[in-house]
Amino acid sequence: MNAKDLQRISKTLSYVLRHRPDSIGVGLEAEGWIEVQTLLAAFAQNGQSYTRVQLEQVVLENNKQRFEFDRDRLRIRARQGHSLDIDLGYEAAIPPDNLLHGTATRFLDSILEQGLLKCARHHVHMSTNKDTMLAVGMRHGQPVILSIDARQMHNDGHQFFVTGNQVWLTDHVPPGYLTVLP
Ligand code: HQG
Repeated sequence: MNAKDLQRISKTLSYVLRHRPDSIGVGLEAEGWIEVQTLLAAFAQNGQSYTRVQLEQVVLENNKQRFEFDRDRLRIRARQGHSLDIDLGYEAAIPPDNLLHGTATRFLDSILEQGLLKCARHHVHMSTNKDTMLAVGMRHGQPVILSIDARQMHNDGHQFFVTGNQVWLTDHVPPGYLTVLP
């Protein structure tokens, strides 16, 4: 499969597994899982036939490692980014001292007033990877990086979660923990 096909299937998977499983007539189980067989059958019924091997390749090669199989590889889910009301079952984790969030300059005034809000997603997304965060910010406009005093937040009782692909999640980052990086 070439890169374009991979990306196309990955986008369809994101849409179904994070936002609209009903669009192909399926539902998600607890913690966002779905049987691979059920998923492939539903895609086929909706005119998108993928093989198990193609799905494996998408999961393996996805640029942000957005998807994962369960241990016996019978079920698949998106690791984060859902708008569906689903508890992914992540355990609270101790964050690194600092985390980064990439955004666009046009949001800065609002962010420095309200803090980081999760908007349409379940959580605010953060990472320790500056390049990734720059790319994320660029999706919204002129990028800018905010540093989050995660250690202080953790000490103050805010909960953090980490996904299998090292995306850090929290509910809300109040403005007092934010610094705009130069
Ligand atoms: C901003 C993608 C105004 C926030 C990416 C962001 C990431 C505020 C935008 C993942 C605000 C929401 C998440 C406030 C936050 N006032 N704007 N108070 N608080 N914002 O897409 O973090 O490709 O929901 O800074 O790569 O950009 O989907 O979040 O700019 O990893 O796998 O509101 O989604 O991953 O945008 O992206 P998003 P995000 P995937």
